[in-house]
Amino acid sequence: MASAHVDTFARDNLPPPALQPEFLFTLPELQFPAQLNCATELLDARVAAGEGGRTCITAPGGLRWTYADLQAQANRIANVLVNDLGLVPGNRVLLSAPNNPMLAAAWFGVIKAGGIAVATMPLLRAKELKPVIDKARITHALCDLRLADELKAAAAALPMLRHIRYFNDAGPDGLEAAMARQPATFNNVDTAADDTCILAFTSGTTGVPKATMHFHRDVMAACACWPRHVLRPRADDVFIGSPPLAFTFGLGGLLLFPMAVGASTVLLEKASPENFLEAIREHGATVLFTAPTSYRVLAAQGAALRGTTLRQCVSAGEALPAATRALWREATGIELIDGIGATELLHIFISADEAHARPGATGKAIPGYVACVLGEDGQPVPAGTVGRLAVKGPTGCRYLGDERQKSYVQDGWNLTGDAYLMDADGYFHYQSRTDDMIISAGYNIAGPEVEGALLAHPQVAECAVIGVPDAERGQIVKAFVVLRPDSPSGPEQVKALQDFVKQSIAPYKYPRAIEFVADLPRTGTGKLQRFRLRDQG
Ligand code: 3UK
Repeated sequence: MASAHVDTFARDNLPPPALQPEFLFTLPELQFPAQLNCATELLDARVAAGEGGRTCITAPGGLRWTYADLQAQANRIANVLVNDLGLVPGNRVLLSAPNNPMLAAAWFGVIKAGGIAVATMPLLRAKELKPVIDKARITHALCDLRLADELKAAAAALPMLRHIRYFNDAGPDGLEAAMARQPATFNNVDTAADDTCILAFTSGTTGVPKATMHFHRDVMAACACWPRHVLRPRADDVFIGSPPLAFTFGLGGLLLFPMAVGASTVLLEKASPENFLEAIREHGATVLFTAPTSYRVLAAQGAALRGTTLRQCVSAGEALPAATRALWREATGIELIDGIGATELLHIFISADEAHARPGATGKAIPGYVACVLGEDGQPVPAGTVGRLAVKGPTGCRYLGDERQKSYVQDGWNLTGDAYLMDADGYFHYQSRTDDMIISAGYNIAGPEVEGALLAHPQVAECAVIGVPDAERGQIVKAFVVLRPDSPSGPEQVKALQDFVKQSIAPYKYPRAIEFVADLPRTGTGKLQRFRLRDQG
């Protein structure tokens, strides 16, 4: 393979081969040529096949881009990067914007030019952007004008980031003005299949952020596995959802996967359960991607959703409680597709389609991946035993210059940090994050199981369960509960919820302490931050 990278920073900072996971390319669709540019495959090939007139991206306010439109925009951006801003292949380009068409065009522009796209969550402040820019040695940035202040503040202290252009900017210095001076054609850089094309930062909650490295081939592998074998979308599907494109759940679900089949995607800057219904109606959306908690909120509009075009719904990012699956099915008639993915593995690796869904289980290892549960000794444990989830497939963890590679990858396996059990049929059942397991009076208790029991109570909107220190038992189970409006919150309610839990799961797991709260702490990707609850006791 001939790397196209002139700037070799990414290759120089790959984990040493001995610390990389084993990669499996077992399926025929995972045989990739030595030279591969994923933008050519996902975008230019569609136009070359005569399908440039198909709708690719829509957005509120009537904007509609065909594949040919997106290609022209991305080509102009690639030309600006190379001709105006001196980008050479291998440079890292920061992308910062809410989900909108120009962000998608910028992503493809960077990839076409052989650059490495580093998309950041739109809510990041200067203080959080700095370590990202520093760690990825960012040289260029394309940023939504509305997020300019934070980027300027971050860049002031980091001289390496020299070239910034702002988009969704009508002014003479904006990216759009520069694009208008460039041709709408561009010869994509002939990258190697194993040239890095994205750096995805983990939504990690502590320490210096970790940057995961993904190759052109990894992007194509993600498109070839879960979408093709589990979701099975059609060319006339219209994708919609909430995860930011900076989160690989959103990048795949709301950009790469629709494009891999010639479908279209709706990019919403403000995506919340409150405005999904209207957007689904306006755009005729058929496939929805969001997190379990959104499905709980959105279920209230189930009757209205039944009358829409919506036909497939994907849940990921956090464990899907059986109560939420049931609530959604009763409200909308649609069986959720659950899937566990990780930034380190790019996208989903265990999942089940509607016909194979089992309440309380995430699913089975998807075609292309193998998964098992390992015990303390690093050996697989028998079915039904809880241990550490281990995965291998065509994608896997490569932390950019990071000691923590050793803890995520062991003996060729990717260890996701999740405690799981596999049943006799090969279904994987989520228990908890490995370090969230509660140990009370010698019992191992998985917080999410207790959460699942509480969520089945009609007055519980949301909840989080943690272990808090206890002199007698080591830890006791404590629940933080957000009640539905107008529910009582006195000692009788505490007792009622405790009794309710004892009826559905082993009584020793019941929450000995319950605190009613107005909301729960969450990350930008919507994950519960149990550590913050632990800090406050
Ligand atoms: C947890 C789940 C149970 C689990 C992601 C789909 O969430 C994604 O990536 P992150 O790096 O977090 C990974 C961790 O999140 N998790 C995600 N999905 C599930 N736990 N059931 C699930 N269905 O702890 C995992 O290790 O933020 C999800 C696609 C791409 C992604 N990056």
